Amino acid sequence: MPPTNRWTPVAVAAVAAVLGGGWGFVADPGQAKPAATPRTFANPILPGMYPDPSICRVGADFYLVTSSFEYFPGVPIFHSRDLVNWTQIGHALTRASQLDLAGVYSSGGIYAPTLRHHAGRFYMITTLVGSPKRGGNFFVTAEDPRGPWSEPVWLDHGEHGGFDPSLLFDAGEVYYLRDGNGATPDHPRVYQARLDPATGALRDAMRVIWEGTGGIWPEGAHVYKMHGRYYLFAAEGGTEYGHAEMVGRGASPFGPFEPSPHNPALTHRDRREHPIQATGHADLVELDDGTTWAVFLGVRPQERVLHHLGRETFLAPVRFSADGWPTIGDGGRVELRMPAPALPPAPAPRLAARDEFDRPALALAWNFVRTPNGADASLTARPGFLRLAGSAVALGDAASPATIVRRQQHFRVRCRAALEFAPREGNEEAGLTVRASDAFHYDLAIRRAASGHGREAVLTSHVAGTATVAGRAALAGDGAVTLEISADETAYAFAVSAGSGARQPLGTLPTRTLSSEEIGKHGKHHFTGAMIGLYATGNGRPSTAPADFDWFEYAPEED
Ligand code: 6LW
Repeated sequence: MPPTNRWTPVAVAAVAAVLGGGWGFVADPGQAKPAATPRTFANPILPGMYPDPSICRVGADFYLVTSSFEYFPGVPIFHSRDLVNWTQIGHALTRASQLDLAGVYSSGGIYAPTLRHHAGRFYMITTLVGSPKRGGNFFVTAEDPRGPWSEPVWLDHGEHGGFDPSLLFDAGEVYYLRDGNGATPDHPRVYQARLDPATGALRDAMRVIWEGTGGIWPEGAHVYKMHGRYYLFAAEGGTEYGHAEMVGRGASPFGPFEPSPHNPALTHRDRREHPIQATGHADLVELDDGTTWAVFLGVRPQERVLHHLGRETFLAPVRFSADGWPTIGDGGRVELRMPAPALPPAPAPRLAARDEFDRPALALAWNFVRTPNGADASLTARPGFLRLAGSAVALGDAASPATIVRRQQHFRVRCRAALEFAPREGNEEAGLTVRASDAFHYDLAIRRAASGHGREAVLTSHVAGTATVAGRAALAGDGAVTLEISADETAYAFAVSAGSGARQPLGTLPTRTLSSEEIGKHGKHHFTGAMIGLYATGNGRPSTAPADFDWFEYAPEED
């Protein structure tokens, strides 16, 4: 088992070297769900914004990565021994030299990684989307998935660009595939070539190996050798309610791949009342007992067609028909509770609800928005506190504000934080945020009172970039303040209390406004989910007063 609560000095040193602020991340079981029973398990296996999962096995150990978009560090890595209980052990992209997210738009950044292990080395290949400086596919490697991971080897940033890369190691060759141009923008094709993994040089011209079965967006493809044949799995139908996974098989890694007569191998597009929707983008792992399992993404909508926690990671068995065609789950259908793999249960430690900020590095659950500025956040400036130094960058800017956020992983959760903050100027604020994107977030801020005397708490709703004050409360004194967000399926309720004063509700705001479906109406795809965290900003000028957070509590009110 990997350590779960141990400071990882390598990662700390790596990030500290870049940020100059003594930053690192400590392993923390924060992403893990409570132990499942030995016979069944609960889906999703990774709740909260963990889409595009990719999995590999090394002996008795399973490793899993997901997309991370504009959040830093990039590509969270999890470990499990039973496929059901997962513990985050690090990130693949922890240094600015590996991941420069400057200028990346919300829901740009890191897409759809693939994780593979070959000859003692892990390979993580992914795409950086929307960077004004550099884009395209790249891979990093490591002997230990906890790190250090290598500098990026950039691939294939030629005319076809491409996204959703994958690798197949087979019979001494490495096959690299990714999406590229198709007949129309909605119908990309999957291209493949052999790759020299030492240099990143392609050994062939990229050629089309899969055009899908007719639906939009064939993507997230992987090729496997299983049972003496080559199988291609690829998502189709878009990542929304038409999402599906298609299968083809052939005699060579380059195909041709004959589509399965049982396609889609996974979909809930004809099960619109089911609590799990949008299933697809699968990756497979084979167990020693001969069974095969799939991890894939799905969503759990509220009010039928609104999901705000993001696309999450699910698990289901893969079953092969007598003539060798695979389907996922029960003929392509999956459930919130399913029979577990025949592996000894390996429960992950429960997360302590309260982060006291008294360890030398941030817990792995925390993320910055884009590659951070080292001076914005410190665990050492005031020991036992997280100090955020509000910069000129506001939460709505396409830049890196002084903030740390974590995934909202439960519909019902109460988050609280204790904040010491004595703003001197009217532009200075600090508090809690529920963040979907730059343009969509709810902020509970402490500021100087509009009257100029004392402080107040202000709840502001930012929707499509438009700010609306939704609640206000005067605060007595200038001591510590406790800020609170209580979430349920349909609303966030905000409250504040100062000193020994009573708890003052500030109002409620709907979860639906932060759903991908609502945000998607305003322009680009929204691929992420709700994040909750701490922030400080000077709104256009640096703050003169630091914001000192004594603790942050994430207390789920559901399993
Ligand atoms: C990813 C694509 C997808 O590249 O969404 O659902 C994109 N599938 O495969 C971003 O996660």
